[in-house]
Amino acid sequence: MNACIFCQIIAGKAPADILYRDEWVTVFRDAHPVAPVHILIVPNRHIPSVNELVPEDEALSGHLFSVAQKIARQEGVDQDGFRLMVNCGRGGGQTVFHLHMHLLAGRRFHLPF
Ligand code: DGP
Repeated sequence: MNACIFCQIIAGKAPADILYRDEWVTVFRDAHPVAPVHILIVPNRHIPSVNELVPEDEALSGHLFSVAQKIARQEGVDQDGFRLMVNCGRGGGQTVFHLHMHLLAGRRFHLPF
């Protein structure tokens, strides 16, 4: 069995609150939310991190933003605003090594954080 929890969710073998799915990405709520809205936009293909993206993934990378825009509208947070975050590697705070974009909203965010 694939040990990657996000691969298991994408394959329907582990539970998640799935909001959207298409041929490239699956979108589900974060199990440990740090904001009232905390959603993960996850490529269906197992890519460990930003470090493993290749030039052929440029369309996929752009698609992550298109889906983020759509989900922000769907969640009603597009006008107030939201934060998109991609952690890369342990130093970047990544804990699940399957590339994903966080969509966070519903509270105020500041830098530095
Ligand atoms: P990161 O630290 O950027 O790798 O973020 C990983 C996120 O994934 C973190 O916010 C918690 C979330 N997460 C970890 N395991 C699960 C899970 O089994 N289900 C869901 N829905 N989210 C998970």
